[in-house]
Amino acid sequence: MSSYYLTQHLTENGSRWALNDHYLPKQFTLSFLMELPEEAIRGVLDSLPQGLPADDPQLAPVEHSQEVWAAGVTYLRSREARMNESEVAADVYERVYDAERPEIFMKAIGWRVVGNGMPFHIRKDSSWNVPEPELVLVLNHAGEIIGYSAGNDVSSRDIEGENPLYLPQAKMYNRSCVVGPGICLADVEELRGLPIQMQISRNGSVVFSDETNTDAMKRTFRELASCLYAEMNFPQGTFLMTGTCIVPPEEFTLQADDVVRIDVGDLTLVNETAQ
Ligand code: DO4
Ligand code: MG
Repeated sequence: MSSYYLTQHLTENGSRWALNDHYLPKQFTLSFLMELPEEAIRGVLDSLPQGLPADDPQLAPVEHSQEVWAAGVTYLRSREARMNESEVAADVYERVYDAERPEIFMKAIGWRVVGNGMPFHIRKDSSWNVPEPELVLVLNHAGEIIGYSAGNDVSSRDIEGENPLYLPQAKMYNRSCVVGPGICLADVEELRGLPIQMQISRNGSVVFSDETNTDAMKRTFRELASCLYAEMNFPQGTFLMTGTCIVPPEEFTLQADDVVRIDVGDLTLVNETAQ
């Protein structure tokens, strides 16, 4: 585990942040941290008094003032899967994989994000729903990478495959964005070769399991971050999902009560599926 691990908790007095499992002062916010330059962040955290052990339930490590964005088709496996699912626009995915400009889309605003241990949703009007395990970059106001989290870009593949213009409906709906359990501070070099694993269990048995690592990504993390920040400001920072390389076979769709476990580096995110 990174020596700087931030989590957000629900206390009887509202939400509160913790560093390495000990509460930070009540006034501390992630927005405050995101307004700092990357080089100052660890020093500021070191200077804060640490309080009691943080044993209240965890929330997603995102505040209302942050958004979650997502990059797509950043791994060859994702390109293949999208080309297979889309009869009308397979070449769109081939072209974006090769293009200089990456695919970037909005996934959720802060209050919509689901944290570790909370159920996520699959759409009732879709018959092909999948989890997408992704490394999530945590970016400060200047677009510098300050750390990472684990994410699930829950997606409806039939809606996405029917027409690329339906992408927002395939990706953005209630409880479709999962990020957590916390934020590991890390610089970009530490994100190289980071393992990503996913395991899906149904009625107590594992029905799908696969693993990869971030070296399989076609683009660099800095490239994705600078593209997102090119014409958009994020004064309180933002989160950027970096695309999936793990895709269950075509006959697989999530069902209610399936348990999805995602491991990214030191982080483990476990959520149940609900409809
Ligand atoms: O355009 C499709 C979305 C791609 C995506 O979410 C991914 O590759 O992870
Ligand atoms: Mg994705």
